[in-house]
Order: sequence, then C-alpha cells, then structure tokens
Amino acid sequence: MTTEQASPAAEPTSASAAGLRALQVPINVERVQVLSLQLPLVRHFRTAYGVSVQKRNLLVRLEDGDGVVGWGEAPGAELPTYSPDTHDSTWYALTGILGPKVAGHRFDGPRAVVDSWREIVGYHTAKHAMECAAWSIVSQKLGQSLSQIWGGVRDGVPTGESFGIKDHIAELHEEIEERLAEGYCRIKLKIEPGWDVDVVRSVAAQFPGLPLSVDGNCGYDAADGGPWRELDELNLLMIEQPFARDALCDLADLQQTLSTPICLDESATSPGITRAALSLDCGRIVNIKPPRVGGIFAAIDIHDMCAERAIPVWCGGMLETGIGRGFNLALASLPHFTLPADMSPAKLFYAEDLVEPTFDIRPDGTIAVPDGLGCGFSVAEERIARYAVARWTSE
Ligand code: OSB
Ligand code: MG
Repeated sequence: MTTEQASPAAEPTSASAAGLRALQVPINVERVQVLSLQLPLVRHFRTAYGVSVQKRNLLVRLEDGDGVVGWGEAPGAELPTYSPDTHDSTWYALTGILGPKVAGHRFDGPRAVVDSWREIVGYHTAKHAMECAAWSIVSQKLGQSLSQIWGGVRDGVPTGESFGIKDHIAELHEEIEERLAEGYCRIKLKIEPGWDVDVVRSVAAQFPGLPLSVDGNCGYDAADGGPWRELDELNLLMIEQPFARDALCDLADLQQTLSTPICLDESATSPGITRAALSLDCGRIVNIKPPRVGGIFAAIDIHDMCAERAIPVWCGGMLETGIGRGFNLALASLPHFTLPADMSPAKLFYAEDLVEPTFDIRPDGTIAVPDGLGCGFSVAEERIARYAVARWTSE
C-alpha cells in the first residue's frame, strides 16, 4: 500500500496518462473567479459558421490557499455552431456548476479536480478552462512547466495558419504570401459550398509544393455530392470535417472513396467517441482541441490512443489568447503531435494579447513551447481588468 498523504513537492513519476492521473499535488481552492472579457479582433475570421468581429472569452482564476494563482481560458462562441458550447452556456457552467463544486475544496491532485464534476455531461469548454487553472497551480507548486509535467519532447511547435473565407481570391493569395514569408509551414483553407475547388486549385497552382489542407467545418451534406473527387486529386494533407459532427457513417463512406485522409475535428468530442469514429474509419487524422474534448486529461487520452493506432494528430485552436495558447503549446509538445498546429500568434487576431510578452512564430515556422510556470507566459492582469465586462466570485 502506498501512503495516502499528499506530498507537496512530489515529482511526477511518469508522464504517462496513468502517471498524470496519480499525480499528487495539493490544490486548495480558496476562491474562484470567472471573468467575461470582450476582446476586439483586428481581423475578421469567416468560416462556414459565419463571421466574427469581436470575441467574448472567459477566464477562470483560481486562488490557492498557499498563495498561488492559476488561470485558465474558455475561448468563446456567440452561437452553438462549432460545438454546443457558447460564451453564455460556459458562463453558466463555470459560475453555476463547476465554480461552486471546487470553491472552498481541497484536492490531492488535478485528477481529483476533474473527478469533482464527473457526473456532469457536456460543457466541455468550461471543464477545460477549470482544469487548466488547476494545472496552472500544479505547475507552479512543482516548479515545472506543463510541457515538462505532461511529457513534452519538443521545444518548438511547427505552426500552420488557418485562412478564413474571403471576398476575393486575390485577398487570400496576398495573405498567404505574407504568412509564408513569416515562416508558417502549412496552410489550411476554410471551405464552404461555392468557395472550395476553384479556390484550392488556385492556391495549389500559385504555391506549388506547399503543404495544404482544407476545413469544411461541417458545411457540406453528403447527399449533395460535393467537391471531394476533385479535391482528392490535389494532394492535400487532409480534408478536415466535411460533414456534420454526428454524420459518422457518411464520413466513413467518404473516407473509403478518398486517398486523402479525412481529419476529425467537430466529430471528435471525447476519447470514447474518437475511438469509435476511428474504429469506423471515419477519418485517419485527428485534430485535438482541448476545449472541445473537455480538457487536458481527455486530450492526452486521445493523443495516446491515436499514437497506439498510428493515427497522426495535431493541436487545433479556438482563437485563444496567449493564456489558452500556452496550454495548447505545452500539449502540442507531446511526442505524437507530429503535424503542424493551428497556433497562430494572438496578435493575428487580437488588438492586445492577455500575456506579456506575447509569443510569435520563429523564422523556422515553429513557436517556442513556453518554459514558464502556469500557462507558461506572464499573465497581464491589468489588461484583463480593462477588458472584463462581467465577473463572478465564489463565496
Ligand atoms: O475548425 O479549427 C476550426 C475557429 C473556430 C471554430 C473552428 C475552427 C477554428 C479555427 C481557429 O480554425 C484556428 C486557430 O485557433 O488558430
Ligand atoms: Mg476544424
């Protein structure tokens, strides 16, 4: 029998999922704060779901009894299009369910925090933000970066850029040229019916040899045919989520006709569903986004399961600020994240980042995995206060 006593300065014995589950670091949550931030965007991001011009993101701030503060981010959405989660539903889950569950409680490690809401289904973005805030405390107490704790093996994450739908192809070409000059090593084009084969062909012709992928964001219906045969000839790295998240049989049928791998994004909502979808051959690559799958433990489980099945994975983004990107960068340093991430620097979207200094892409096309504690970057609390439009505090 091992001792039940938590040892505050325990080293993680292993970065395996089992080791992380067993990690004992006391988390004494004295106070929970949830902040709603209204952040101006410098660039509009149009997908099959519509256009965003500003973004309301939520932050979780956990105050530990030992004087440590942990931040986590819940990237927002106004409407439940990408997933069922919205800014308002995430606010409800954080302030009405998860905040009250953790406030005033002591946990012997990050797994116990997650276990405190195990009977709650859904609200993955809220769970992710709360879990990240707990990991941030763990990192500070251990004096180790999250990349170290989670078993990261690389200090830079190869990064691609995701291009929204534009009014004109020329605008898209210009923007791609800019990004390539900055070092981005993979280009992903958002597609929708009417903005697909011609656009992708023109980009492939203009930039021969460029690693290129497309993302349908569930915008196509299998019954309509679709541009798949033509796209399959363009040597794309992948076709991301052409059909609805639950159209698993349609995805599997399409995958059988393509040599291009389908990449699961919206469909891969949990480790269990992802495993089932891969067993059905709905796709052969997985985009792992921690807010979609419900947090870091779930993301690492999917990573491990895909490694076992030789399914390549990459880390996707939800237009997080530097706070959320810090966790994503640490995650993307794990061994099986072998494809370029959607990790463009916050400055491409936000007028001001919430970490200082912010991070940027390096000329070799990678972003440095932060070696700082917590989210890895220094959180700019004064800016957070300036952008906060609503706050909730426990007790
Ligand atoms: O499909 O990856 C997607 C943003 C919102 C909703 C869905 C998606 C995205 C992105 C963001 O592509 C990319 C990023 O965070 O850099
Ligand atoms: Mg996607």
